[in-house]
Amino acid sequence: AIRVNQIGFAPQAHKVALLPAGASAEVEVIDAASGKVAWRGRAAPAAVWKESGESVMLADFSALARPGEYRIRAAGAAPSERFAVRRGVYAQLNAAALKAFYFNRSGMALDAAHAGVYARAAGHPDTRVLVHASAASEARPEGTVIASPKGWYDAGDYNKYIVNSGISTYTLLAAFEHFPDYFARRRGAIPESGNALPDILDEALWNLEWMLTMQDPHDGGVYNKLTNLRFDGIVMPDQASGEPRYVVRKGTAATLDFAATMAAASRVLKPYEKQLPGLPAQMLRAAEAAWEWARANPAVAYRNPAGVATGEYGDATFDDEFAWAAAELYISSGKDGYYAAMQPAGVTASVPQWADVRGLAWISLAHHRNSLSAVADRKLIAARIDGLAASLAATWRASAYGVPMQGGDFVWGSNAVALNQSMMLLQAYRLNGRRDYLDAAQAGLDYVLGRNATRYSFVTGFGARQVMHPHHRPSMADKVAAPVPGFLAGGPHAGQQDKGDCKAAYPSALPALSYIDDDCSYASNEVAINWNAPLVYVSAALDVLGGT
Ligand code: G3I
Ligand code: 9MR
Repeated sequence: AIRVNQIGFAPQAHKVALLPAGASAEVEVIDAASGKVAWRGRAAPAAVWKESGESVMLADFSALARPGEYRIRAAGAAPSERFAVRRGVYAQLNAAALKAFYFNRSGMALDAAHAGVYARAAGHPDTRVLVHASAASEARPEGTVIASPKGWYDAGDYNKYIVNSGISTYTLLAAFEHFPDYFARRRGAIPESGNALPDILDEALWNLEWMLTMQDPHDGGVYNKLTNLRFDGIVMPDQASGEPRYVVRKGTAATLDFAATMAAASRVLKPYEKQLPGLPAQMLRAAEAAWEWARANPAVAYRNPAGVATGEYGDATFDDEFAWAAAELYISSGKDGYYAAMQPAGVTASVPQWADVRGLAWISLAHHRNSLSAVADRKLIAARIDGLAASLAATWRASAYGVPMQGGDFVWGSNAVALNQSMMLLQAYRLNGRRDYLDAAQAGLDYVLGRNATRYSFVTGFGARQVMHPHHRPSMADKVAAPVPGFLAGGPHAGQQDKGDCKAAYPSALPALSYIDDDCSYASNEVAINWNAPLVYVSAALDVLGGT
């Protein structure tokens, strides 16, 4: 079948369809309403994409700018799914991707007015959480009870992890910081919608308030996670076993991710000081206290202590977390010492993920480059952003599939790699306006919305060929046929670590095809907050920057 982004494109966007090599290279885009040919052209010669083993051709129909609904056809292949060309084409997708965070809230009942058929009772109030032996200190011995309510469930499981919350929350804050007008207009979806904050900030606050409780006020250190000892069963949140919940072991990565996120939040929330009296300043103080703890404890790697079997988010290298926290503290506090502490000349740029956050430092520095103090090296900031984008764009240009994704990008949660690549390309486009970067960023969204080897649109509720069975406890347990909408599935990767738990078989051992739309498949079909966050960012950015 011919593959295309199943949602569609802005009128001026770069538009590409993918054809199997056996199809005719004479390609037509058909207006779905009139049946008339809206564009006719030739696909480029076939090439092999080794990630999926397919021989494919790309057809560039960017010239088609007239709004409408279309399909693509060529002799010798099944026609594509239907897609749209119009302004604001990602508005609904963006709203749903953000709403997914609401659906994953811990400690809150979801009412029918906001959650519709996905309404559910509250689970995991986390008002009585125990300090685990691994986290015991003099001020808080083992078994001390603390309150740590709110926050988002991490993923398909019901635990809350600081390392992963940091990058996720920051990415939402950055989306708002970069595109405030887009999000200011979007309200009405969540219980807080009537207040003075845009929904995206209310949503971020739900998690930020939880994160604040994860800092030990006695020393500034931050616990890695709030968790059961084992994963809950496949039940609705309120039906979970009620096993004790613990805060577990402080660590350098969690503490620095906290510092960075709180520093960014203090800045982004400052204009709302009147609604949130004292909060921005409290966040900045919390960030600085966390930073001090990390300076005194610079290499506390996290490993699950004996008896704790939930997600690890173990990370043993901290240069990137130090750089990110220093950059955010520098921007938000205005203190030059933090810029020096970042040691920017030694910090490279990479595509962000939970274990490697240095790219986030460059995003924030680039966004604020015109208001930074004299110590900041603006050329270096531009060079880091542009250097990474240039290498991603080079891969995209050479790719048989027309995507920046390749080889080692197919990890657990690969779909988020595609979107985080887009996010970095968009930073470069915002800096220097190079059209290539915008087009390569578009390719990442096209990829997760259907121009991929599996042919799925990986966002629940979106696209003609949708993911129906994500590893997401509420979606599995709620008796509603369709999964909770707006979630990005993790995506294909060759690790296949869930083989022992899956009766369904993987269709292939190749990385880009290693995906099963089955709820057994936590390694390819789980959902997670850090995967949804770049979907929110990229869909907003392409709506705003992608041309009208
Ligand atoms: O660090 C090694 C690297 O040295 C090695 O070269 C590479 C080769 O496979 O593996 C790297 O480790 C990987 C690790 O992530 C760090 O990237 C593991 O193979 C891989 O299995 C691991 O996947 C993580 C997975 O949890 C299992 O721990 C995912 O990144 C992470 O997104 C996922 O997160 C889970 C939480 O634990 C629990 N909640 C759900 C969430 C989403 O599935
Ligand atoms: O549901 C769990 C998921 O959130 C995690 O990402 C995944 C990997 O840590 O583990 C899942 O739990 C599975 C467990 O690891 C093994 N037995 C089956 C569980 C899924 O039902």
